[in-house]
Amino acid sequence: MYKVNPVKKVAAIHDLSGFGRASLTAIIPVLSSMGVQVCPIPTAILSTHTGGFSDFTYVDLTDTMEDYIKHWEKLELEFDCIYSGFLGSVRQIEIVSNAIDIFSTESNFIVVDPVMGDDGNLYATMSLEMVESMKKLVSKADIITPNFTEAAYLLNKPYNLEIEEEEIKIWLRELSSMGPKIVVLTSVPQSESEKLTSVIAYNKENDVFWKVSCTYIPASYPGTGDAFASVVIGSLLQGDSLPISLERGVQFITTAIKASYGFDYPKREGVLLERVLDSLKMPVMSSSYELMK
Ligand code: PXL
Repeated sequence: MYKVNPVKKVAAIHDLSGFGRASLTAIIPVLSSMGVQVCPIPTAILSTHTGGFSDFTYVDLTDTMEDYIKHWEKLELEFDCIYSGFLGSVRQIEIVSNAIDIFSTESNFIVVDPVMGDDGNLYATMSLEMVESMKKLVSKADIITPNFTEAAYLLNKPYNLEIEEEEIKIWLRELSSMGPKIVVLTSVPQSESEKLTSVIAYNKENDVFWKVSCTYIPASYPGTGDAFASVVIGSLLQGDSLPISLERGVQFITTAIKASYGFDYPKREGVLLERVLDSLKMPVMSSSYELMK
């Protein structure tokens, strides 16, 4: 008898930051709006995310994670995707690596968002030792979604905003040679114009590069990387192609930033997701993705 899978499931290994619309508070609404069930494995509980807030509280859940995962293993839970993001220590990275060994199957895919930094710098909670562990975790993923800063750290290359497209392709090939079939690089600077930024992806299996350009809005909001990766995952789970999934991710983040930028409130509160979640129910009407030669 065939088995119907009425709703796709994602095991999401991230922290819960109570205020500021990052990590699980961005991932759950986005994927739920796309009809995907999110099953969180929380890594830590923070009162707020760490970008722009000080004195936040932090409860580390590392010691509970192994038993939590063991319980799921005993229940023989199966997931369509395993998705990890911000991690707090080398040990947590090892636990995620173990969870991937337990839950990965022939038919699901593993997404590692190697959340480590932005704008050329590591986040305050990251160490170079964690960067080394993240390199090992990345090797177990089918898809990775580093931003330009994280890619530079994974490859030990200087962060250079003047980078040419040919060099970016070399970076993407090198990242995929670490293990992942698909590398999605975000916040890529475009040398032609400061007003543009792009997402460039490489699919090793067919040796193809895709590019989606977007207008650069001079504001950065925390949590947009988490929302972007979630839209891409939701879209792939709905059966969209890689370029359409990237397009949907870029369009959603652009829509969310535009819905937020006109309001005067602290950027650290994140984009006004609740105003734009419904746009995720719509199909992509026009696409601007390009196949890169
Ligand atoms: O959005 C990535 C993220 C996740 N979790 C925490 C963070 C950040 C980025 O700053 O601080 C706790």
